[in-house]
Amino acid sequence: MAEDKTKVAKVEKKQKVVDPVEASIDVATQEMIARAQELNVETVFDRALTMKPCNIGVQGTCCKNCSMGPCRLPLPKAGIEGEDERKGLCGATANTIAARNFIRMIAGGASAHSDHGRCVAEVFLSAARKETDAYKIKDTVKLIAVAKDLGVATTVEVNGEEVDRDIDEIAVETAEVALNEWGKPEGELLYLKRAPEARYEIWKKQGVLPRNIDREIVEIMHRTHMGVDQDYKNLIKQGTRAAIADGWGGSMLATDLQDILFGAPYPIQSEANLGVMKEDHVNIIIHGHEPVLSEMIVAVAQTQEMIDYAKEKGAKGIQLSGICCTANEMLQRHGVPLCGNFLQQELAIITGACDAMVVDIQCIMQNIANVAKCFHTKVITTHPIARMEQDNVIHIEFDEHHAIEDAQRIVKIAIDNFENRVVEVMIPQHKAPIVAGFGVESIEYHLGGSFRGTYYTLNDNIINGRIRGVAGVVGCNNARTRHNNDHIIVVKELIKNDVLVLTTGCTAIACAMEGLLTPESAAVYCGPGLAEVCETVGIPPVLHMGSCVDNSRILLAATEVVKAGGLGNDISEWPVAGSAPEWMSEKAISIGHYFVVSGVYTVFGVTLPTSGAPVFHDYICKEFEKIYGGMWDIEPDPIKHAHKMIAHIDKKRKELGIDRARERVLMDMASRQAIEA
Ligand code: BF8
Repeated sequence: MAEDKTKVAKVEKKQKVVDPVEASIDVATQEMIARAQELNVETVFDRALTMKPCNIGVQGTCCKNCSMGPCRLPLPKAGIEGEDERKGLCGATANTIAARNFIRMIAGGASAHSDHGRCVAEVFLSAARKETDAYKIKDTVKLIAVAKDLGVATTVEVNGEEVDRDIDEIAVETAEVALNEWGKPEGELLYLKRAPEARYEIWKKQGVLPRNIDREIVEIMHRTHMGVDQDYKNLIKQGTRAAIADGWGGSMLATDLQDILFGAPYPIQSEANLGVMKEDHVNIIIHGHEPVLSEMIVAVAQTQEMIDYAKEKGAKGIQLSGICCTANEMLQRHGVPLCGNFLQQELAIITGACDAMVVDIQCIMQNIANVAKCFHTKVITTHPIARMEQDNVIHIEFDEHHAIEDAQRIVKIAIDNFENRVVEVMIPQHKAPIVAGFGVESIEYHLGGSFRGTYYTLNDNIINGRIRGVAGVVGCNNARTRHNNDHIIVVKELIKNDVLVLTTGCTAIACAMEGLLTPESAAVYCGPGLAEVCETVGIPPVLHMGSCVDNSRILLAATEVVKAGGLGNDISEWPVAGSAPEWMSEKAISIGHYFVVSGVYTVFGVTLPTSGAPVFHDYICKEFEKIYGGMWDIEPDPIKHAHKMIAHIDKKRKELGIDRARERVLMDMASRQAIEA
């Protein structure tokens, strides 16, 4: 490595560095952390060792919403006896402060998902109006379904007869109605009626039906301004409105409109982990969340013109791969391999083989630009709202009106950079085969069967106990925990106990790398009931449902179960639980909250930023169950974490009176033989 290229991110020799095996369970990641240390390149894993988190911030009781503070209200070491007398300068209590901070996190998360959705809606409108050649409506079946849910007419009357309406007209009106959801002046979000009726009625009774997406987020910022809302129950009510506006609004629209534009996913094979990179190819890594540009990059990188150009420059071809949720988007629709999850972004550059890392929005560590300075990698930002200050970063602003040209420029930069590699390439030789691309529609196909066209068969397997319940395990990596460790322990414990797992985001990538996304893994890791179902229908026990905005798919799958019958009238009634074992982002808090208020018992790992305010903490972790049927919980130990979820699933089985069916399935050999026959 040339000396002058390694100045910026070098770790001082005397500085403590992390033990790679303690930092991650993944061998490829361990090898690359060791490689980083060999090259003296600092990573997030080292920084997590040297920088400790603020104890008061962790508790959620630091208020910095005005300049009289920050006011810090940590829990006394001996706990609180008698009245809690902690107050900020204005008198704000620990509960008020923690609730304000918590709902500001919801605002951050909901705005990230929803602004992503808005951007997709704008591209969708351009495509519907035929203002761009790059984007076309790909999935007209989904367009019709979404149009109906948004109240757009799909048929017209001609000469007294009902006939199909022109598809282009439907597309334009659907785009306009969808965009209106962000800022309409009156009414409520249209997708709320997609929830089970009983759920909608709970939201109505509680007065938390979101009016429009933007308003609920703005109102959080107003209410949490100094001297406004000072009642933790009223504050979290607004957090609830914004979280619902995310899950059943911005995120759901993002998923739907992406499916219409780029195609709804169906099961597809691919591979996962850093080993998908190829030394003799131009490696382009796409990182972030919005698939609008990366769809174009996938298309352009496959053209003969670009492949020939890469060969002219001495490469054997172009290898695309992805990090974070852009990766999940590209995987579920095109089979583009997963390079890694959140904590692996610096490591992909440290291979020395990443010719360009193209980033859009969210979860992009600023340090990738510092790491890139040690190598030849071009970091290319593409979004006007997400630029980087380092001078080695190239900005190519994406615009749907010249998307193909933008993508061509980016791919060419990567190809031209192939010959500039300065450091010996070291790509860890670890990758796993996967099957991804599950959605509401494909689960219906696999588990519901085309005969009934509903989730009935899934319900039947839950009722007869072969499937004990369903868990949504989602979320991030967090450098404060061992990379992927908790994801994998939680998921393996669940499937061992016959709980079918639906996953998205970085958990999905962790499961992919661990080999849990193959139908064959069922025989190895699952309890007998789940293994039997997976083997019969040929699905993995862990279903990759997409990116983090695609958690909306899990909400809709949970609703389909209710509709199919036999498992209660609401999401809160059937045996389902949620989990984010290694969460770190504000988006995770928004997702967790919309799961909870949709009726799902949801356990987070790591920590919850409410521990310094026990009254508020108990309100959302205990009292909430009486209001919403779902509640928060926190459990950092992954085995206990999984068993809390299983206990909840069993509680719901008992309430439904189907607990005995499961006992029969697991304990009575005769009934097992009858099932097999
Ligand atoms: O939105 S899981 S680290 S990549 S925030 Fe980010 Fe968390 Fe990964 Fe996708 Ni979701």
